Amino acid sequence: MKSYAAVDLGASSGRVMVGRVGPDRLELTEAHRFPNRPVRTSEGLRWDVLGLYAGVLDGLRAAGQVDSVGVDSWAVDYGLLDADGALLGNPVHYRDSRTEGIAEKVWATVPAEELYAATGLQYAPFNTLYQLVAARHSAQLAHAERLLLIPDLLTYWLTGEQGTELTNASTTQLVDPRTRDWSYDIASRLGIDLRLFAPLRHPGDPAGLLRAEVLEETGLAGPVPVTAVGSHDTASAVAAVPADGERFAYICTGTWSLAGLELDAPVLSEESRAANFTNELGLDGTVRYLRNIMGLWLLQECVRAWGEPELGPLLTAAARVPALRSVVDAGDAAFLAPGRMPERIAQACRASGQPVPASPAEITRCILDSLALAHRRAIDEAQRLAGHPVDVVHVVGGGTRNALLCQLTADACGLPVVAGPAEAAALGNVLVQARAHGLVGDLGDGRSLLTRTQPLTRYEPRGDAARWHEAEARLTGG
Ligand code: LFR
Repeated sequence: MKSYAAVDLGASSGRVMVGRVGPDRLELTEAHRFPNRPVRTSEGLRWDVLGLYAGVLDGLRAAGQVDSVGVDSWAVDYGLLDADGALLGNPVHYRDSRTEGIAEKVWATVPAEELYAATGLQYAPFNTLYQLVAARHSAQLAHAERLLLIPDLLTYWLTGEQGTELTNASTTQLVDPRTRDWSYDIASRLGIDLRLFAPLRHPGDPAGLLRAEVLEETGLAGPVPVTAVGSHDTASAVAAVPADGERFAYICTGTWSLAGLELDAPVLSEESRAANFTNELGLDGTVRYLRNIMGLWLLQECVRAWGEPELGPLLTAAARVPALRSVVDAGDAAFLAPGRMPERIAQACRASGQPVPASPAEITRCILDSLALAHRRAIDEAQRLAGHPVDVVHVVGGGTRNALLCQLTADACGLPVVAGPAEAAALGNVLVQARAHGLVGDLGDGRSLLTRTQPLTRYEPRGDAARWHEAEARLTGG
């Protein structure tokens, strides 16, 4: 058996998991979990990246001796380094408001249609491209010699080596999904200097050895290699979808719901752009064709506003609330920023002439119905736009623990849902490391190992398709 440490950083918590891999065996245990608390400073919303790095070191110490380490996190955000390699300021949080109104400026130089045709990336205000244009005149960017995406920044602190891992690079909107290389033309037209980025590296590439100080601090005996993984958490999670064959859709659930398909080639049509589907890069030449849906963020923010009640009783109460009374558009960027979420949801229901949910149980039910509906719309549209039909929906990530959400998703999609694994990103991270060290074969082999070793739950659709259709029409006016 070999042991791999998977550092997996999410928007609300980070964890270091240990994966033990052997012939027909894959076991995952949690070494350490720590909160990720964004901080609102006078400059705006920032990540406490030193706190995260300290959590990673604590986690590696708790993990004990491992054969390799891999790091994944959320996408798009970055740290800037000066000529000495020192970090310039705290990385800006993708929910910060600095990108408001920036897209229109970008589109005046490169029309949105052209940008999509070249990069295949959905419009999201936080794509790195818009963040860089927003920061254009900042002193920090003027002094920056290097830009490292969050997992690459942590890898740099662990090893002293710099690189830009491809799956996460694809979320910058500066990569061409056909060539899987930088989109030089788009960058130059927008005045973005691609020399800021370290050379591209691919999942499975070596990313250096833990530095002597890191070994000392964590008590590990060197040499311990760090391996590039699918450093975008969603790329790692999709790699750990326990699917068989190609006729499947997936939903990576957590703070976000990322719902879509795995394809061999990007879909760059105008219709796809209008439907706001993204073409992010996955392992082994695959494309993650998906839509970002607000996800459990809607519930997390409400729970925060309600003073953190226990989730179990809240979900039980929500299950008793009549279904589909009111739904909101869970794809709406209006829900992106933090704060006052119960009021914002109530307001969206009022504005669309639906009953206004009032109690926490009613609001929770509205959120879960709305997420299931958004899952249905994304999976229906993805199949149509990509010409890629599916027979099953795999739900992975933290949302698999929410049985009501999984059942509603099966009902809404009219397809069976296979739920699990919950720690998909960490498992995908481990599998890429194991594969780089010759323990598992290709993507399909990894997936079949997951099917054999991980507990999965199946939800059959309950036949009330007409009600979901009616609820969808309420949002689309169709
Ligand atoms: C999920 C995720 C999504 C990305 C969002 C912002 O954790 O990585 O894929 O769109 O966070 O980075």
